[in-house]
Amino acid sequence: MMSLSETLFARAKKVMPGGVNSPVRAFQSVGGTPRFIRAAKGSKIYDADGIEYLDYIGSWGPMILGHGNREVEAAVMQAVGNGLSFGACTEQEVQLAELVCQHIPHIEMIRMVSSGTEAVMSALRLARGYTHRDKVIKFAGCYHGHSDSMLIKAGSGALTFGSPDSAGVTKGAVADTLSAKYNDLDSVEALFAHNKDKIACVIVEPVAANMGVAVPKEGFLSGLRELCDANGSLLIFDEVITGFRLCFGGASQFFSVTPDLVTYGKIIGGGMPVGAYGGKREIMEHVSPLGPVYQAGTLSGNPIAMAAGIATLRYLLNHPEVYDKINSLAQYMVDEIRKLTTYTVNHIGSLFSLFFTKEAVYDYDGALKSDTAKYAVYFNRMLQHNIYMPPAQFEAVFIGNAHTRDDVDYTIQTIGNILKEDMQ
Ligand code: KE4
Repeated sequence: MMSLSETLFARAKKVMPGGVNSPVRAFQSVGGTPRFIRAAKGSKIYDADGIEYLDYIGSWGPMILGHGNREVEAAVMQAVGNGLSFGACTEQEVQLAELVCQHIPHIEMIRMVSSGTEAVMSALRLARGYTHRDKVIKFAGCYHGHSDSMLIKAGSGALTFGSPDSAGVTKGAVADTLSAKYNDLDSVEALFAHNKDKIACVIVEPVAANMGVAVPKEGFLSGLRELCDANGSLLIFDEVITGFRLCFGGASQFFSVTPDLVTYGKIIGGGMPVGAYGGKREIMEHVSPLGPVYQAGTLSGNPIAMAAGIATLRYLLNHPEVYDKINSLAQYMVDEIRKLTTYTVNHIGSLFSLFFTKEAVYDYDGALKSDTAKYAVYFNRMLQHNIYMPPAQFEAVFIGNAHTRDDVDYTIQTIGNILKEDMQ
């Protein structure tokens, strides 16, 4: 008898490529049938067959408050009653923009879009338009969404499926994208030296979380800041994952390094489709209709999405203890997992990754040493115990406000039992 997820997956594959709307959901790198999720509450998700799983993805980051936060849901339901979309200005857009600008000093202006990809694509265009330069530097293994110029040695699903340089991306589209090594300032300095006065910006995940988690080495981010200043280039922090996650001010506050532009996604929408890019007024004033850098979007600032984002950020501002809770729960979990194995566990704040390699992972090359076949066995054993970990080695685990000590203790015990098998 097929499960409902199997039945739905069979139908899905007939009408959607790979049966999914985003590749990592297909379970291709870990095998098995993706679970079709019907509902979620707190730290749990429930599949089409009614099976409960402990959720460590949280929609890949947005659900920092857990599923079904009452204040977020109430705000969304109230907004729905007033209409779904107007394609016109709304107060909600202003409220969310003010929330960010009033609490994050280096964000003087912000533009809402509908995804992290759109935020990054727009920020890169702005950096090029503002500096009148063409080239951009990214880092191997970092993922910044699927816009053409970023699909060079990209992380996340691109890395998982071994297509870090996607088909269909023309040589022209990536001719101006330079790839450096994460945590290696010399590799960045060399690119600046060989491309004098041609580099518009450096874009970086201030904490890499799409090769699995790789934490910036001491001085790496401040070194990027210095190199950009010395070369008249902009520093862009892609905070789609770290924004409002490490602390309200994200990685820039956490590491006290100020970027020129920041991209957001995930938490800023509280589970609804919101991306954003923002930064210094002097730069942002180059964005259309004020300036010459064009960017637009039918559903940008959608009132329902804004309501979810406003409620999420307000909750985080009114309950700063959330960060202490999720960060210390993650620290406890990581400390206990490290007692169970010599595999590498990279951790920061409420993000971590268990790599199936015993070598340190500071960059793309290090992450690639992980035994992805072992990760697949681990993932499926965890799923058999109703624990839903990321279905790919090169992703992060997200701890949220709805996770409990009991959730974590059960998870640690399960990991211990699994690693005792032939997993060391
Ligand atoms: P979206 O277009 O998926 O909203 O955001 C793209 C993006 C940009 N920058 C960073 C640092 C990101 O992590 C992402 C997207 N993250 C992945 C998870 N690793 C999204 C999950 C998926 O692709 O289904």
